Amino acid sequence: MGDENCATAQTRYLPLAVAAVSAGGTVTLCDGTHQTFDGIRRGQGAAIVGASINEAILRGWTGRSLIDSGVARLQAVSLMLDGRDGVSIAYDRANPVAVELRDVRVVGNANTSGNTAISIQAFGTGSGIAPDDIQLQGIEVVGPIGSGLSLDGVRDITASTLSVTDASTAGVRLGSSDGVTLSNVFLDNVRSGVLADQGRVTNTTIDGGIILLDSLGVGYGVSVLERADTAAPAGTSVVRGLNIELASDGDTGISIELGPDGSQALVERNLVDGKARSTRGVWVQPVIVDSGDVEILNNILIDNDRHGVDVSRADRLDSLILTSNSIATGSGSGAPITLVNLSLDTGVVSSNYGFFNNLFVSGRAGQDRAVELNQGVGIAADHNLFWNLESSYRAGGSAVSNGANDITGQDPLIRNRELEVLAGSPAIDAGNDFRAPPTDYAGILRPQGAAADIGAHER
Ligand SMILES: [Ca+2]
Repeated sequence: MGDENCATAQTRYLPLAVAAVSAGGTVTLCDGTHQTFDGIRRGQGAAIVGASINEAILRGWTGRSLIDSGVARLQAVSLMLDGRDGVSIAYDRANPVAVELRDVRVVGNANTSGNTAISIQAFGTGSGIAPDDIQLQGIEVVGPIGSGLSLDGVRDITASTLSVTDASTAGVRLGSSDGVTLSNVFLDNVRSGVLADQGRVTNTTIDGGIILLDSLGVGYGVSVLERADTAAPAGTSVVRGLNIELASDGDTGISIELGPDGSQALVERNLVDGKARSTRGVWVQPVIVDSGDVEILNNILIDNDRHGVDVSRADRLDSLILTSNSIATGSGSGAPITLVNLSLDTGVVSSNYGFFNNLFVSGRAGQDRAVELNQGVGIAADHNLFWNLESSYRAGGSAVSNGANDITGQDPLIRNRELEVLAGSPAIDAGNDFRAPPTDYAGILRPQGAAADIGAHER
């Protein structure tokens, strides 16, 4: 019982096959196209497993499934959408369920530009779900689609090897979720990459991948909320190892909205290319007065012609560490650019600010500014290299003197677009070992040679 559309099948209609299978059982899809209508209204944790992703095809799919208990699994199938959503799963947090989607392809068409390929929603309270009980692996979404993966209220989910192309809203939406871990993502021609656009989103980890935005409207490569009210438990979000290309004026590569005291954001080893548009590479916004800690380490931020790093209401943070980044503007014409911009409300910043070992480079001589605070306060900064800039540090409209070990007036000998430097560069071995992160942009241990280098690369 349970096979569908095979020579020996006892039913040829998928919902009947699912209804017939015992709780926790498996419906085996043979190769071929299987028509579905309203999908599975109420699964008992059945698995639907295809013979192969290329041949087992579910057409017109809306796999609306309320998981009561047990394991829900969809494996090695392609879903061909037509004006409907794809897989849609809802579960009660009080029940111990597990959801697994593995080797699933979802293909949209001209009628699905407002639909969602995969939606997972949790409701109720409770802790029946253990960490990693919800797993997605090998997911490929080919639009046109609204969003590739949409989460709401989900806790503890891992998704690895996730590909979404041609999404008019976002590759992934995080709505009110906690503990989402995404790794090895490839998001192409998406309006936003990973979007926390509603609710309270905490403890997000995004580790590795490529995000390429399209050019309609304003988008975010990654937006993370560690917020939004003081009742929320403090969490830690990590954005690491992404290569992000922006497409429009107003885009932001990595946006962090930080919540209460104790919340943390780590942004490291990312490359954000603003394509010489009015973009922000990294944008930090503490949303409450007593907000948490931000570390920005080993990033390469190029051609973001609004700011490489922009911190709004910077005085709300408990700490801001900006270390071993390479930040550069291109050679295009236009208004002067401030590579790192800090806007303060009160004019009092935490003493836990540190800007060390950063490489600041302008592609056009003498007009761009490296670091600027809108009020006249001092921050700890040294061992930075400044090249081709109008100023190194400015605060409250006036220039601030350099640190004792800052380097100015020496060409860093940039050799490629990732801002690596040639042998003989003054950036080599000129950093502060104590401040340097343990590895560089590529994971090479620091220090190499006599000392840590300035910038995102170590040699
Ligand atoms: Ca070195």
